[in-house]
Amino acid sequence: ERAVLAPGAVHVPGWLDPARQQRFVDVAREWVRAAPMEHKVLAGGGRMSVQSVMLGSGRAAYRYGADGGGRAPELPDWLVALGARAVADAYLGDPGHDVGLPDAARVARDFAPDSALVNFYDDAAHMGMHQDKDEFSAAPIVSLSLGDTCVFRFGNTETRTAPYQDVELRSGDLFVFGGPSRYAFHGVPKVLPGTGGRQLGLKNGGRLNITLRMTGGRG
Ligand code: MD5
Ligand code: FE
Repeated sequence: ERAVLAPGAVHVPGWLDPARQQRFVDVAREWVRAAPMEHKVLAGGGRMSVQSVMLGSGRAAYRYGADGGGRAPELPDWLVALGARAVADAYLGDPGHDVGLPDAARVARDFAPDSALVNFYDDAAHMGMHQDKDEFSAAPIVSLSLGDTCVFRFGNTETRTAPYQDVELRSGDLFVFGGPSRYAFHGVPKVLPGTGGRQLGLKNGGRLNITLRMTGGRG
């Protein structure tokens, strides 16, 4: 049962079956071995509670993991293909379901991610309300959730405050943010411990989020 929260903002619960969720967690472990996750430091000096690592050729601003001269791991072809399928499924997968974008077919056809941002949330991690506007592209952002459930706060494009919609994102859920929803304020107020991370082999539980993005970066 997909849900359209706003034009271009489509939630597809359970998009990844349990076997694919497990394979994703296993491959994420390899990425993190190649390029360890770090707590990003924000422009204001604050240290994020979420840990992150970037794959692919995302624009330099994203490469906060690469201070030591490390290179971002390549974005695998299968992940590029998965991202394209995600947008097509969310926007075109149910022709009876209007996602509120007149050009959904073109947007889906043009989606070719160049980067993946992997975020890890432990029990205490959260992400404050923000907009994603570092990319040089207005293409949709694809979000895949693994492990523990979180409360995701989907806001509006004008303010970081209400009105917003709180939705639970569970392991295997897909969310695509495109069209006007691409620049909505959003955040993750909390993770719900013990709801799925351990089952996927995350030692102390937690939530992984993988976003596939067209950043327009040049590697
Ligand atoms: C997460 N990550 O669950 C989220 C998923 C981030 C971030 O927010 O910046 O790393 S991405 C959710 C998203 C992306 C782009 C637009 C919108 C939501 N939106 O307009 O709501 O770790
Ligand atoms: Fe974001």
